[in-house]
Amino acid sequence: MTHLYKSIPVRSSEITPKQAYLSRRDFMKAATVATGAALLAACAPSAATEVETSRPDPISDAVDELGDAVNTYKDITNYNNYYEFTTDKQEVAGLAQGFTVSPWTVEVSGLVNKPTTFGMEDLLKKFQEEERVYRLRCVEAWSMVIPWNGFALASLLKEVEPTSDAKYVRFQTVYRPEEMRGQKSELYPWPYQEGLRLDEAMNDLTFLATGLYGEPTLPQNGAPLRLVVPWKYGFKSIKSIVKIELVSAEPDTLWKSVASNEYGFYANVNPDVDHPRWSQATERRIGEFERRATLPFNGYGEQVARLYDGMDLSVHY
Ligand SMILES: Nc1nc2c(c(=O)[nH]1)N[C@H]1C(S)=C(S)[C@@H](COP(=O)(O)O)O[C@H]1N2
Ligand SMILES: [Mo]
Repeated sequence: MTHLYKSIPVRSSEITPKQAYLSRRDFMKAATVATGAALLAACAPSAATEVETSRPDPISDAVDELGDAVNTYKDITNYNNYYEFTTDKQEVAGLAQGFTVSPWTVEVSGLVNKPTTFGMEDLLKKFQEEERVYRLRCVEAWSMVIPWNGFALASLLKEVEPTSDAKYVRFQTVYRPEEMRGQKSELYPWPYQEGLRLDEAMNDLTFLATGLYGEPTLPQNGAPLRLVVPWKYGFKSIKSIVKIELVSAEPDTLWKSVASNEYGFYANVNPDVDHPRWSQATERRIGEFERRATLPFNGYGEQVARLYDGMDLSVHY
C-alpha cells in the first residue's frame, strides 16, 4: 500500500477546476438531509471561504490499492468535519488557520507499564514515517481518498507496554475553546473523545497521521496528530489528539453520547446497516458525479473482518 503516491508540486493554475468545485457544492445542496434534530450532517452549504494553497495536487497515477484516484489537496484541506471549529465543512479551513500546533505533547497513560508524555518532536523522531493511501468514508455518506503520512498506532502502543488488563484505547482531542470557537457550544460534550478495542488499535491499518500529501498536516485535518481508522466511519478518526489512555472498559465516545441510536461504538463502515435517517448503501466520492457502492469495512474487510467474528454487526453498529 505504500509508495502508490508520489508527491509532485504543481502550479496553482492546475488546482481543481472551478466547474468541478461548483458541481460538488451543488451536490451537497441536494444531499443535505432535512434533519431538524440532526446534529451531525446538519450543515448547509454557505458562502465558502476557500483557503488558498500552493500545495501539490494529485497526479494521474496516484491511486489507492483499488485503483481509486486520490482526492485533490484542495478538496482534502477545504472540506472538513471538525466541530471544534464549526459544523460548516467549508468554513473549517478558514477558522482553523493559525491554530497553535506547536508546542504539542501527547500523554499516553492508563493501563501501561511505561506511561509517557511525548513531545511531537519525539514521536516524529522515534517512529519511521510511512505513507498510506486510505479511503475516508464519512457517516454522512461522502468519501475521499487521502494520502497520509505518519506511523502505525501499534508502534506507539508497544512502546508504552499495555498491561494484560488493558482492553480498550481511549483518545481525547485538545480542549482549547479560546482557539476553537465550536467548543463554546453546549450542544456537545467537549472535549471530543473516541475509542477502539485494543485489537482494533493494534491492527496494522490503524494509523496516526502527522502529514498529508507529504506535507505536515494542516490544522483542519487534525494537526499535529490525528487517528486514521480507514474501515470505520470518519468520526472515529479523532483529530488533534492530546491524550491516549489504555483502559479496561469500553470508553465513552462523543457521538455515541450525543445520539447512541445513530452512532455506535464500533462504527464499522457497513452498507447493510442504514443510518436511521439515511441509507449507507452508497456514497458520494468528492469530485465524482455518480454515487458509488459503499464497500463493507470500506473495502478493508480482508484485513479486519476477522476482528468481528461471531459479532452481530447490526447490533454492534
Ligand atoms: N476532534 C474531532 N475529530 C474529528 C471530527 C471532529 O469534529 N472533531 N470529525 C470527524 C469526522 S465526522 C470526519 S468525517 C473526519 C474528517 O476528517 P477530514 O476533515 O480530515 O477529512 O474527522 C473526524 N475527526
Ligand atoms: Mo464524518
